[in-house]
Amino acid sequence: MAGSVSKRPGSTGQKSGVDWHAPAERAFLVGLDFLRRDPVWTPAQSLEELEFLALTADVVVTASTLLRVRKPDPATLIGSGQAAEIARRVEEDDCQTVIFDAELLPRQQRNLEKIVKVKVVDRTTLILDVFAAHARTAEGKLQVERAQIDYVLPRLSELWVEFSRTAGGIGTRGPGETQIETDRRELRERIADLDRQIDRVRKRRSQARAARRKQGLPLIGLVGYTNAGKSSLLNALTGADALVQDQLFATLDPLTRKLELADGRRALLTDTVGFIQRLPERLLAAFRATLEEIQAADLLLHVVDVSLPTRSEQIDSVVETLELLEMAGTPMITVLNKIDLAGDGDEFDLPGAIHASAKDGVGLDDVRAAIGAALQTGDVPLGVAIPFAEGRLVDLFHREGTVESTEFTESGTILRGRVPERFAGRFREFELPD
Ligand SMILES: Nc1nc2c(ncn2[C@@H]2O[C@H](COP(=O)(O)OP(=O)(O)OP(=O)(O)O)[C@@H](O)[C@H]2O)c(=O)[nH]1
Ligand SMILES: [Mg+2]
Repeated sequence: MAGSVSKRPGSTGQKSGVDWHAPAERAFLVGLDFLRRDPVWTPAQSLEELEFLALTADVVVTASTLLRVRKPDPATLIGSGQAAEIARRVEEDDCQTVIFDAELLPRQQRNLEKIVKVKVVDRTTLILDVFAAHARTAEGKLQVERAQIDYVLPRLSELWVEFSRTAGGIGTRGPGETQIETDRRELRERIADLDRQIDRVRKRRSQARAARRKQGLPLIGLVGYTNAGKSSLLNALTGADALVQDQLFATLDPLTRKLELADGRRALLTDTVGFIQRLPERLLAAFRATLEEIQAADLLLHVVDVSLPTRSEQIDSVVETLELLEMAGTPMITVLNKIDLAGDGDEFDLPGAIHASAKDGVGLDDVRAAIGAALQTGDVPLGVAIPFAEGRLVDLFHREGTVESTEFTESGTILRGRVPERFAGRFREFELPD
């Protein structure tokens, strides 16, 4: 992808024709302080996270700077004076890339490249690069490619507008313009093709979800900031062997495992892609097929890395993302993970939250108990005799409730179990006497 950070050989898994001794890419990082009052993340915290993203992308960070931007410059964002200073640092440190902790307009990116004389990459591109390097399954790769094209296409359009302006009117159609038009057409065709494939994935996933629903097991979604320990918790609770790494976005594809609760009940626990502050909305959209796995969840487990100074900021960013995904209404249990790392005098608490360490297996029983209790609240016991003509109600019981016994009689189906209270009214006329 144009303008992206190239990985160190091996990190993408592509082995053909790779120079294994090629030095890692050296980058200079630029943090930005737009002088906003009370930003959720301070510019310095955000810059530190950018550095972690760069590390995850196998980039060597030579140095970084935090610039104050009183009024964003439409041409260069930071102004040509500050850009010239970066050019000097880039030359001094022998960098091949400058990474900005912001999303740059295409024009700004090109103007900056002219001044600093090396490649300029923005935050979204860096995140996309990490995603691309970590996508392992066909589905993950589809979604990442879709997001990459989504990012590139408007940039090409902008190039085209600029080109037609400088090239003048009729009769000046140059090969450049034709090429851009061809590129755009091909990208649009590719998008249509990707969307068709992603749609197939979504249908398959939704059928699998419907089949799981029929088992009557509640669905629990793991959510949280990237690197908080979601996959570790899935492994600790279910004995799964999901990939765990001290990296951002190690998980891209959803993984569902059965979870045994203390009272013998079972549930399904799903691990998915993590969140990050200022995650571009179209990136979220590209991961719709994946996120749909947890959008229908009955309960969310919000995993927080409590050892970080930015834990509160991370919690806020996760809640914001859940709102974007229209999941803010789903009941949620917060797990303050990695308590083994939290130092003395570093207490952090939230009402109702559970302290745990997925690594040491601490607090897992508390998590199981809290899940059991949360799944029970709102469920009422119910016994019904449903006539065959009302088959939809049998489906509803299976879909929304927990079926404990089924009996087929001549006049209909007798179901016993529990359903969420909001559905109980629908069964009233067929309710069995206690
Ligand atoms: N000390 C400590 N480390 C933990 C704990 N839980 C997870 N980790 C470490 O934190 C890092 C991230 O863990 P993951 O389980 O991959 O986190 P994740 O939330 O799935 O991350 P992404 O999939 O990348 O978004 C790994 O290095 C884990 O070993 C814990 O309770 N204590
Ligand atoms: Mg993970």
